[in-house]
Amino acid sequence: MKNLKKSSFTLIELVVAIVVIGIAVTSIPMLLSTTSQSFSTHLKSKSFYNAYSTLALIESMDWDEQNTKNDNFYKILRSQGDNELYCKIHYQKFYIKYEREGVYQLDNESGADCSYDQASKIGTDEGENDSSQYDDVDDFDGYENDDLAYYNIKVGVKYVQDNADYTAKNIFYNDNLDSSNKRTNIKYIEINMTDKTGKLVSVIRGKAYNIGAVKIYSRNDL
Ligand SMILES: [Ca+2]
Ligand SMILES: [Ca+2]
Repeated sequence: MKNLKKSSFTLIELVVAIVVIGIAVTSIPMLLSTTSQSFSTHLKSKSFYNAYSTLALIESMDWDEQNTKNDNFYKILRSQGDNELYCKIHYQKFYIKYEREGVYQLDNESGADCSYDQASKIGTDEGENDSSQYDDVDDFDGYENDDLAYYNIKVGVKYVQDNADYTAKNIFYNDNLDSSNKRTNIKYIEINMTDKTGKLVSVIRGKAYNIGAVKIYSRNDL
């Protein structure tokens, strides 16, 4: 009898136990929702990271396929419509000299000739069948990464209007993102991030200018 009395609950103990169980049960959906919310935030951050690193990777490439050839990586290429950068004839004292404006100093050559390559059309080039072979900015046009857990990223690259005056002392580029049917000095990069239902979640934009390439100079592992 003594033992039975000791192991019994009092009414107060019972009420407290019910209240505690009640709180625990009502907290479960909240806990689950917080967990799934932080998981979704984690996926989104991971996809953002992927989109930003893809943009950084693209912008570190040669500006154009022509820049990947021989020692052309530092050269600006001939674009269409920028007359001020076309070859001009200079009448000097005893001879006629053809020079392409703007190229002179970048090339570090005395008297650049007019044989410079044209900027290429947007897209991949011969022999570039998968993204590991891409070597210039516009190869990434149409590139998609849908291996991510929830979000997809898709890249678009196009030439955009270029109204900069290259003869001016200070060159200003306006923010006109209208596509151009000419090969201009500006390639516009857009990365769209969508969820699995196809809803657009974020857009990251970048531009690459006709200055050849930005290369990593060196790397020291310490
Ligand atoms: Ca290429
Ligand atoms: Ca290309």
